[in-house]
Amino acid sequence: MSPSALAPLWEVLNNLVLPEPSSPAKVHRWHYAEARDYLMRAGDLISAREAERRVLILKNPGLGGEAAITRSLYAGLQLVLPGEVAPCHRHSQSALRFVLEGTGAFTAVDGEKAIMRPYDLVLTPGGQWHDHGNTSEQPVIWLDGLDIPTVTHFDASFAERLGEDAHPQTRPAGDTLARYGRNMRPLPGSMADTRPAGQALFHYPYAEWRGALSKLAETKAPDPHDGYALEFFNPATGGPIMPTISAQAQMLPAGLVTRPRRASAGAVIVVVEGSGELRIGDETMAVEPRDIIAVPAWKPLVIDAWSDLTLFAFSDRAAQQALNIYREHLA
Ligand code: 1HN
Repeated sequence: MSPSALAPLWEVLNNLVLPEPSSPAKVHRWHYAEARDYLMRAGDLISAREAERRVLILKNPGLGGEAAITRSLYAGLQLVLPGEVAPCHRHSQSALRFVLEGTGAFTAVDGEKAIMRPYDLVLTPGGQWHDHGNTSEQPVIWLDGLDIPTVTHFDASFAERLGEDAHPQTRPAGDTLARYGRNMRPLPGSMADTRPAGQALFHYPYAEWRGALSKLAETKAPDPHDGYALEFFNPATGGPIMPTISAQAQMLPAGLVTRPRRASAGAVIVVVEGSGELRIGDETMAVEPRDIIAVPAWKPLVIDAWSDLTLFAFSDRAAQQALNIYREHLA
């Protein structure tokens, strides 16, 4: 029957409908220093404009040739050298940027700049024009996280270039933070005319999220699974930062060994401060700042904090919750 494009379900049913998640993706850690060396060499060879985006893809070793860090998410390390621009474009894919090194580059979203500092989170949601530039004297490196494999899965990708390096400025830098970043939501007449109403904040500065975590740690004992954890959210909706990607910041106080937790969401962890050990399934790894770790779906995760350990993480939980397929299990 195969020439007729038919196949018996009973031979494959058990592989199609698994009793629990089993990802081909592997647990993997990228050392920042090693990746940075290659990225700086790329900086000698190709300009940001020529490359459109000068990025090294973090390819999960379990996912063959795919540009994916987990099954549904893409990650890459992007370098913008002093004076460079990454020209303006837009696409269906949603992206986040998590700054790892350098102060004073910007990302502009629909013509509004966010000035980027280390460990800031900046969003460029699907469909919004975005360009980057580095007006500082130092190289700037950030981690890109995108829902590329998710959009590819639906064959739903659209992309276009503006044809200019930078989008004309539409609002002063910080405009959106002033409107949405103070735990208030503008009433209709005070919304920016040029931003989609449902996609509000796109800059979550390190100073603010880290300060909130410190305050939280003064007030109560750490949660046995999560330590202290805060989710970045969209203040216009109360929901995740973007429809396909969730993100959170976490602080595990020195000495905490978390209880195991697993989730159907595949995740990417970035170490921000401190040191410790991650146990993910059968793998154990000592981690240090700016390490990047792929955590495939349903692998139990235990975090052993040797010193106060600050982590940033993003995952496809938002997409799974929207589709009603998300599950987690706390042991
Ligand atoms: C993209 O737009 C950026 O805007 C970075 O910085 C990486 C990878 C694939 C597709 C679009 C950016 C990307 C990307």
